[in-house]
Amino acid sequence: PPTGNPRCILIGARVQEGAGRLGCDMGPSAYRAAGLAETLSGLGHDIVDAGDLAPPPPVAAPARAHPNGALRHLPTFAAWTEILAAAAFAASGEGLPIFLGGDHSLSAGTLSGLGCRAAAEGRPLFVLWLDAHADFHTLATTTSGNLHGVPLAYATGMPGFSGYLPAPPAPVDPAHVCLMGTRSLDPAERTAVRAAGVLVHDMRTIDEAGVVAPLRAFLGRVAAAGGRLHVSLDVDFLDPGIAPGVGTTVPGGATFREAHLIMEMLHDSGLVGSLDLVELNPFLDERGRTAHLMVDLAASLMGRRVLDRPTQSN
Ligand code: 4U7
Ligand code: MN
Ligand code: MN
Ligand code: MN
Repeated sequence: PPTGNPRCILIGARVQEGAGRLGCDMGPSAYRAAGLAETLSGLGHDIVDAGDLAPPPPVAAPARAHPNGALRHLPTFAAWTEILAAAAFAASGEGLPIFLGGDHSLSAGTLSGLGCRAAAEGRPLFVLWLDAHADFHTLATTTSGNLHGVPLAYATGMPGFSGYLPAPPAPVDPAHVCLMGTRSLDPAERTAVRAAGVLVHDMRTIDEAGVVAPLRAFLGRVAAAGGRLHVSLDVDFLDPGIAPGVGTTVPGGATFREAHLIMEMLHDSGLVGSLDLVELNPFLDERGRTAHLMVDLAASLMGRRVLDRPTQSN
């Protein structure tokens, strides 16, 4: 597992075609304006801002039409997935990449590349998916056609993508995925997450058990397996009252302290090897409030704390 103070590599991905409304392309700029690099360097980390990935050239028409006529921007999604997979594989060999989204469709690529990195290291990849949604649609089951609803199904090797996207070379084992904060599942996703054996800690679990026991149990499994952990943080995991800058608000989300506590425990675990910050839509934000909150959460994940504490085992 990463030890000490890893070098953080900031990688902007101005992906917005996967969301239902425009504006996520401004996410990387908003994180920079909110002081992400300065905040993390202030914690003693070596920060490299790799800038924004070059977007794929505009694709005129799909190479192959999909029977689901609702799908939006499938060729662009496929092109971004390849770009992001290559970037994630490369950067994860150099340090701890932080992907600045961009909508959540970008995680199809980051997870694909990180799966290859983990396989090259001979370690299993685990994923903590902090989101109101499961993002577990296939190309066939999505009814909105918005491809930010499919990345987790793609990355875990669910059927229905082949012929339209290259298969992830080292798909994530669905049993190594933990969803937290879930409160909006479409019927097809409800069936699919259960069938695949994905661990789901919905908001009711957090209400009843809090975040500590479920997260500690998952981190214990990652540590026992010698795994590499990827964290994918969707802005809509947070309650819309504290994080309005997102296109897919769902009431009843994680509180300020629940979210920070998760980040603090993740830091203490020493297991996190990569992070996605996704779905921020600065056009919908209120004076940078959501961008600042996401930067604060990243800071807690990277070691900001109120007081030093005795080391706590997970
Ligand atoms: B996000 C949705 F119908 N399931 O498929 C869909 F509820 O990355 C939402 O988590 C997807 O924000 C949300 O469109 C994708 C919807
Ligand atoms: Mn999402
Ligand atoms: Mn979501
Ligand atoms: Mn989601």
